[in-house]
Amino acid sequence: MTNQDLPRTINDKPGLIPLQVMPENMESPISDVLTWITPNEQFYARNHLPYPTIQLESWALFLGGEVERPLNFSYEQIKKMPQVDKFVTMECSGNKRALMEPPTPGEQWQTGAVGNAKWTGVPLAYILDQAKVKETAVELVFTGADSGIRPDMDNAVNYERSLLLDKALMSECLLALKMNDEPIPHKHGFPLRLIVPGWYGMAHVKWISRITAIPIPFKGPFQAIDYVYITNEGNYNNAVPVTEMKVNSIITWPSKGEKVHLGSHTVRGLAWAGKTTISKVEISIDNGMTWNTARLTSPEHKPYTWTFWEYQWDNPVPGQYFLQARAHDNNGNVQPKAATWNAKGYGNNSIHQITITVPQILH
Ligand SMILES: Nc1nc2c(c(=O)[nH]1)N[C@H]1C(S)=C(S)[C@@H](COP(=O)(O)O)O[C@H]1N2
Ligand SMILES: [Mo]
Repeated sequence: MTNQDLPRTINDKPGLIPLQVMPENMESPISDVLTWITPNEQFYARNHLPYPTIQLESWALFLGGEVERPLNFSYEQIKKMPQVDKFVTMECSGNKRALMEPPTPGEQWQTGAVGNAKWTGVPLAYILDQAKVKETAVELVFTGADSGIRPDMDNAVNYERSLLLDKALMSECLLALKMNDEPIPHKHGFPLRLIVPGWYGMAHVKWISRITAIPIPFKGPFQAIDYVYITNEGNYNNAVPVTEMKVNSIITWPSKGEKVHLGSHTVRGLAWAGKTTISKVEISIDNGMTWNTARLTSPEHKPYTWTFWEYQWDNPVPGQYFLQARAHDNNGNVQPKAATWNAKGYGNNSIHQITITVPQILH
């Protein structure tokens, strides 16, 4: 029996785990998400600013800047454009920050700032073709409708991110209208959200209202202050932008600190690798001395999406165990023992380790 087959009713679908109320940040109850597609109600929510109010009657997507033909599209117009489906696992670059050593400031995400969804929408390239981006453009800036004050700035800002005008990247990107066959829920970016398959979550701008082609690199705060790998807080000289997701995995059962009875157990988890697929997941029950290959149990192994894995663990003797999971991807990458520490705590893809005990039978 795989974890997708476990009996499940609507009533035992646990809710999100709140980290911060305003702006709202909530983690997915990842150990209890038993389906390959994360239900919308269990998909993590990551916000930097208060939720925007969207009035569909007055809403439009504006395309401007270095383009031959500046354009406005209504929701109805966009809905009539050609659409495609993409299955994409999205992980916040701050996922597993709470496990970073030494600790770093920011939302203390455990392992649940990740989810897998089916996104349906218009290829970004299709819309760009209509506006005809000029040769002078180097980047596209995507503006979200959410605005507010950042602690480090005086004036209100919108959430904005840019992408290089790279043909290959543009061909993958989607302006999504639907999430798991429903109009995108408000909290996840209704009416329109950018999907950048294989990139960490910050690139997937929600509530898009404007796309601007610009002739110089974009330096907005969510681009140049946040979402850069730096080794010393305040020193941006060698800042490296956070972009593609790294190979990563988590153990979803047992959970840390759990007491596990004698007998046979199925250790379970998830693994993902951005634009490529997982080739192998290995489990160690002896603190990394020996490794055993887990079974990849998801029905499909598509690029950009995660896979479930499980490992049969028979008859452990009583004691304390350090369980570890280590994923390999099809580009030859493997999770490191400890990810490169960085001051803002991004991209923690260290091998996931939990400590559990198998107690003596009590008499
Ligand atoms: N407009 C807007 N888009 C945004 C954000 C935001 O705060 N505002 N947060 C980003 C980050 S950091 C992540 S991880 C994902 C989270 O998407 P979700 O809330 O749908 O899970 O959205 C990204 N897009
Ligand atoms: Mo994020």
